[in-house]
Amino acid sequence: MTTSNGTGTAEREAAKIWAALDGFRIEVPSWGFANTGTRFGKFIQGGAATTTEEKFADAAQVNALTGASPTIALHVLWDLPGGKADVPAIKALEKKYGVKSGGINPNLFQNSEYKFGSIANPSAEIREIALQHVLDSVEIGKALGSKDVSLWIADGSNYPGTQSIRRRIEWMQEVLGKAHAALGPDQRMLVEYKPFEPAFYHTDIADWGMALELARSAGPQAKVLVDTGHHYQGTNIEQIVAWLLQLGQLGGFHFNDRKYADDDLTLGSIDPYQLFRIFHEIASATPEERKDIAFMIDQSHNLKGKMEAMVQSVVTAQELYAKASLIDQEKLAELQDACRLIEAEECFRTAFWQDVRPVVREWRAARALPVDPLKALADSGYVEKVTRERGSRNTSSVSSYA
Ligand code: LRH
Ligand code: MN
Ligand code: MN
Repeated sequence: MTTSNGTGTAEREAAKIWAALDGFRIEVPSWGFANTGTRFGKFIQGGAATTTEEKFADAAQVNALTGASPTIALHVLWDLPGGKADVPAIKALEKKYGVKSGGINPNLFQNSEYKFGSIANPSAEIREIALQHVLDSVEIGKALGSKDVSLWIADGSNYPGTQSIRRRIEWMQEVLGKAHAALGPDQRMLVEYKPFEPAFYHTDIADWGMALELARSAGPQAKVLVDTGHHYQGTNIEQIVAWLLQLGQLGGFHFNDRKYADDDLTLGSIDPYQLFRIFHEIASATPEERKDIAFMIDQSHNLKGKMEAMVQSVVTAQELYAKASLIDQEKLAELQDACRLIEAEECFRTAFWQDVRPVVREWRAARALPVDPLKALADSGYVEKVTRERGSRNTSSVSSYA
């Protein structure tokens, strides 16, 4: 890479980028390959995955193209509808496709019994069903050797006065405490938050403060999961990330982008600077602080091709992570301490504006990866092939294990 700063600097920067890329992994979601859409409709794609095997095949393809996504997040009801009984089949898929199971996502929002909530439901019987599902998910995670059980609780209410917000806190604490007690020594429980949708008056875990408090009350292996799409407009997400790092409570991310609400757009498509700012907080943390942070993608591609969108997302994440690695942390700290505002800001944003793509291409070539993953995907004919093979089954969004 040639820069106006001279060759020495360019080499140092290239070395930083290579080191960042060598250490960067981002998990892909099984549901990002399936025919998901918006609540108003789905535009069925002939090549979308309908079986768990097809999701593994797609994830393996993304990993082969990018070298950065060796794990796939699984949603229990969608990918293991038989629960623990499906574990041997999943292990066989891991072996066949060279992709490991990542985060295990219990599904506490789909079944009709959860109409008034799952772990915060006023009915002790329903809370017990929800707890059992989380415990089953913990066992699935243990059997697959996967680290994280990711909990997104869709519970809430639509009208003021219709539910006791406080009693529901107690119920959630009770269930999460029991679930935490079942975790193996290497497992974690990640608590995700979201301000609204599907509940439109109050959501039981609406923000990072509530998620943090519930994680803390559950136990030391519970951490907070930050889904970038789950914030109000204008929220300073990198500040939340900084706080969670400071407190040792950042478990991981669900990355996606948004313009209005939980839009689930491909990451970096609307505001790449935001993701850069988040990655800066990670880059400025100590290796110990950042070693267990799970980077996951959580997106739904209704219009873009599933495979193309996923490859584009991983590539964008790699590029933005590489950019953040270029910030001279020592120099920035000095400038911050001296309140040299313009210089500090320029030190920060110069890294953002650097075109890292030539070095990223060199890194890909050196790691025997395609230099242009999106083009390689197009040239491979993979999408056309799976469209031919899967097309006839893709008449509905049913996603089942086969
Ligand atoms: C909820 C959410 C959560 C679910 C996923 C499908 O909006 O972000 O993480 O598990 O979408
Ligand atoms: Mn999410
Ligand atoms: Mn979401």
